[in-house]
Amino acid sequence: MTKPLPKGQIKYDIFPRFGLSQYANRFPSETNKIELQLGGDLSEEVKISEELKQLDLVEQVSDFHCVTTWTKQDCEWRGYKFQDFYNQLVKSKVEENKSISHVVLHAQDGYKTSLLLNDLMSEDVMLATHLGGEKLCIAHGAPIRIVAPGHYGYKNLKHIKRLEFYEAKQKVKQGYLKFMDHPRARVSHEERASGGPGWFFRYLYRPLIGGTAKEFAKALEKYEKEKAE
Ligand SMILES: Nc1nc2c(c(=O)[nH]1)N[C@H]1C(S)=C(S)[C@@H](COP(=O)(O)O)O[C@H]1N2
Ligand SMILES: [Mo]
Repeated sequence: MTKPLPKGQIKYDIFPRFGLSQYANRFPSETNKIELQLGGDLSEEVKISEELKQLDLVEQVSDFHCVTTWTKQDCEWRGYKFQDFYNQLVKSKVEENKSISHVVLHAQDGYKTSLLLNDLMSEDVMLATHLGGEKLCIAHGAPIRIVAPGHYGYKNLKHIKRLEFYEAKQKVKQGYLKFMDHPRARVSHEERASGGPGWFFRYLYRPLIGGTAKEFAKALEKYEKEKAE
């Protein structure tokens, strides 16, 4: 059953390729092979690829909420639970006596973001490899992305390249104005930004949706055309 829309969100029938304008023309270099670098407060740097196949594959239907107020409902994701990934492939590599609280995520297109480990360990957070029964396309994060339905889109990092696990809070420059980032960005609390009440940003961001979606679609079209030549 489709869930009611959270506060300030509007139903969108399409699922646009979306983000900050500065990333519209940046693309992942590896869209097929999954390779994740792990770092931070670990006893050593690690690369993970085949190991992921040890984890159970799970499917989930969830809604995707962009901070600019568009929501794509009932997305069918397939992939791995972040919980399983952390418990089975990361935890044993954490430096002795460290207790991890913050995770910094880096993408192949240069995008980065951070989340609390606690938020990532939520039951519905995934490392997704498939959407709607198909391998993730470039638009939606090939070859692997974060799906965190309880958090606004900007925490749902696409084209994951590297995950860093830290004991202490980290400063992450996300490449835009500081107020636009919220450390948790929970949809249920309307944590759209850190510079004012969530509802205020609905009106600031909503007019940007159409132009941004168009810009991202155009950039992808151009990229795919050039690749085919
Ligand atoms: N690597 C990467 N991840 C990203 C972004 C991006 O530009 N690059 N944009 C974020 C934002 S703001 C949103 S709303 C979602 C959009 O996901 P979609 O393109 O699959 O709709 O991706 C998020 N993750
Ligand atoms: Mo977004």
